[in-house]
Amino acid sequence: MSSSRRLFFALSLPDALQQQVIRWRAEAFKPEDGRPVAAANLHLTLAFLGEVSAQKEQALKTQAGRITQAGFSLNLDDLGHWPRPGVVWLGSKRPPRALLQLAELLRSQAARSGCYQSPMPFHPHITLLRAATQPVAIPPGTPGWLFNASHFSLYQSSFEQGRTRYHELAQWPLGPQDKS
Ligand code: 3AM
Repeated sequence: MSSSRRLFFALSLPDALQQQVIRWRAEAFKPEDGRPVAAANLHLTLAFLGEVSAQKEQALKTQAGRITQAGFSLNLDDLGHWPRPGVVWLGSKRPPRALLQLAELLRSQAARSGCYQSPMPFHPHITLLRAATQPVAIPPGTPGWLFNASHFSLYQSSFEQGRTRYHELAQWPLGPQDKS
């Protein structure tokens, strides 16, 4: 049987942080600014894999399981708007090196497995609004949340009953944070 699934590696936001972000978002943006991403779907994509066969999925999981990488804290202190893809995002002015290394590793493993990787530089972000193609008044700052990443996950993206849903398929722990 050959089946393929649309997959990506990501960091998921803890439930409490998801709730804080959506409460703040409701105050910070207008309904016409864009379509809010559901709380449960808030994530930071590390590597987009596209449609992946079951065999390739297994190989990618095995490689992901070999990653030994320290956890890190991410200061969510940046906001921006990309009008062309219509994305309003939450990010970090100084992403930690461990985050960039993790994404780079997953992306190079994905590329070696034949998953096309965009040549665009990696800009870690959490999509807050989609379909934001008109000018948006970006608030001057964020509440400055600190997000402790202690694991990363493999997600399946599917479109069910008119909605995008993400299902976590597997997760792997990150090591103790490097405080140096
Ligand atoms: O994390 P964000 O919301 O920026 O836009 C999709 C989403 O990104 C992105 O993968 C994430 C999980 O769906 N995505 C979808 N198709 C893509 C593609 N062809 C893609 N990223 C790169 N290339």
